[in-house]
Amino acid sequence: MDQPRGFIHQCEQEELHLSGAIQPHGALIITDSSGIVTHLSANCKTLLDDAADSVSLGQFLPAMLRDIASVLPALPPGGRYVGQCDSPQQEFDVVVTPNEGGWVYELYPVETHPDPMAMLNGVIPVPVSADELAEQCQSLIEALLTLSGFDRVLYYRFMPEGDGEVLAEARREGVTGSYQGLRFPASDIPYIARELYLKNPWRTIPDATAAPVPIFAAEANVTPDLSYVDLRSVSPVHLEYMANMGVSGAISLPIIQAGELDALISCHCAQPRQLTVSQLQAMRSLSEGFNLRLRDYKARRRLDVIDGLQHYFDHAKAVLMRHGELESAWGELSAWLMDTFAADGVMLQMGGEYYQKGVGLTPNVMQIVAQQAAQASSNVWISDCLRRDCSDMPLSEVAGVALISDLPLDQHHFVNLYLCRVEHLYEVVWGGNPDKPVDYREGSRTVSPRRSFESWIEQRVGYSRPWSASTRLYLLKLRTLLQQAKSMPWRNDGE
Ligand code: BLA
Repeated sequence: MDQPRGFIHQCEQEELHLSGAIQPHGALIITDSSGIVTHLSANCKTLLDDAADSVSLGQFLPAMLRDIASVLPALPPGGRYVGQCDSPQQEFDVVVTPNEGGWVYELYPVETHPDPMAMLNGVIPVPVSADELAEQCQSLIEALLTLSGFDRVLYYRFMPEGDGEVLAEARREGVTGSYQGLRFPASDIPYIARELYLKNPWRTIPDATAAPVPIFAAEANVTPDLSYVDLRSVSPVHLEYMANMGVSGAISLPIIQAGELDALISCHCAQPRQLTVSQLQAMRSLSEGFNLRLRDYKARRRLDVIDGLQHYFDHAKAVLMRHGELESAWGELSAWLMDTFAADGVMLQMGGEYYQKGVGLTPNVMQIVAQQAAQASSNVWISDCLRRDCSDMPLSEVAGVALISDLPLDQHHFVNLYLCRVEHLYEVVWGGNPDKPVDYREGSRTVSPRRSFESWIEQRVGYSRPWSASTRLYLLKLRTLLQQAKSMPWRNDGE
C-alpha cells in the first residue's frame, strides 16, 4: 500500500526521546542503581537548592528524596512511583520511573494540592448502543473540561489508515470555533510520537512558549532516554503547530485498546496552564473509566457479531447443500452475496473460467488486484479505493473490492471470489488542507506545520462506500463455508 496520506518521512526522523532537554516547569534527576546522580537538568539548582540541600552529578541523591528512593525497590516491574516530598520552603509532586537499572525523578514544585478525586463518584454502566457510547464520551470530555479548567477538550479517534477524527468536543463558554467532526492527517501526530503516548499515562505541555532546559550528564555523550519522562522537551515542529492553533497549554490522554492507540483526548488552553500530578491522575482515572467501558462495549459487539455469524450464512449453506457445487449454486448464491454485502457486483474466478453478476472487473484489473492481495498475509483482502491501494491501476468501473482468494478447487486450481463496489462520491471535511500538512520554509529543508485549520473539503473521487469493520470476519467465515462446500459430505451426488 502507498504510504498513508500526510505521512512525512522527516517527521518520523526526530528522536523525541533523545531530546536531551526538558520543559522548565519541573526538574529532572537521573540516578544509577546505587543512587548516584548521573544526569541533572540545568534548572535543578534554582528549583531545588533553595528548597533543599544541593544536588550534584556523581553524588548521592539529595536527602529530601532518600525516603522515596528507599521504597522504589518494592515497586512492581515497570511500575511508576507517584507521591510528594517537601522541604520547609517548597512542596513537590514527585514521579519516579525505572531507567536502565536506575531511576528517573521528575520533581514539580506545587503551591496547593486540590482534591480533584472528589469528581470521581458514581458507577457508570457499560453502554449497550453506539448512541449511549457517544453520550458517555461527551460526558467524559465535559467532566475533563471542568476538572482541568482548560478551554477546550477533544476526543480524537484514530482511523485505520492513521488519520484521525474529532468525535466529540467540549468548550468553555465564550471559546469560539469548533473542530467537531473534522479529520486531521496522520502526519499531525507522527508514529514516533504515538509510540511514546502508548508508554505514558499522559503528555503535558503546560507552556509552549517556555524555553527548554538542557540536561547535564556525569559522563560526556550519554544522552538519557526520556521515553517515560513527561518533562521531556517538546518537538519544535509541534510547538509551532500549537502556536498556529492558538494553543499555549496542552494535555493529551491516550485511550489504548488492545495495545494500540485508539484515541487521544486532547485538551487545549490559550493561556499556559499547569496542573498538579493529582489533578492529572484524576483526569486519567476518568478517561480510564471510559476506556474500560469502551473495551467492554467493543467486546460485547464482537460477541454479537460472532453469535450472528452462526445464523448469518444459513441461507448460503442451504443453497450450497441443495446444489452440491459452486457452479450450479452460483445463480442463487451471487444474488445473496450482492444483497448481504451491499455489493454492486460479484465475480467468481475458477481457474480460467469467470462467473459474474452485476458489475465486474476486467481480466487485467482482476489480475492486478489478485497480485496486490497476494502480498497480504491473509486470504481476505479489502480495499475501498483500488486506485490508492494497487499500483498501475487502469480506469475501472469498480472502485472498491473485497476479495476471498486462493480457495483450493483441486490440486492445481484456485477459486477467487470478488465482491465489487462502484465509485461513490462523498465529501470529507478536514481541519486544513491534508495534502499540505507542512509548509516548507523558503530556502530551507526543514518542515513546519500548516498554518490554517479552517475546514477544508475534499471531494472523495475513486472511492467506493467503505466496507464495514466486520466485513473481514464475515469473509473469513464465508471462505470456510465455501471450502466445506467442495468437500464430499456437502455434496448430494450420492444421496
Ligand atoms: C504531537 N500532535 C501532537 C499531539 C497532538 C497533535 C494532540 C500530542 C501532544 C499534545 O498534547 O499537544 C495533533 N492536536 C493534534 C490534532 C488535533 C489536536 C490533530 O488538537 C486536532 C484537533 N506535527 C505536524 C507535522 C509534524 C508534527 C507536519 O503537523 C512533523 C513534522 C509533529 N506532533 C508532531 C510531533 C509531536 C506531535 C513531533 C510530538 C510532540 C511531543 O510529544 O514532544
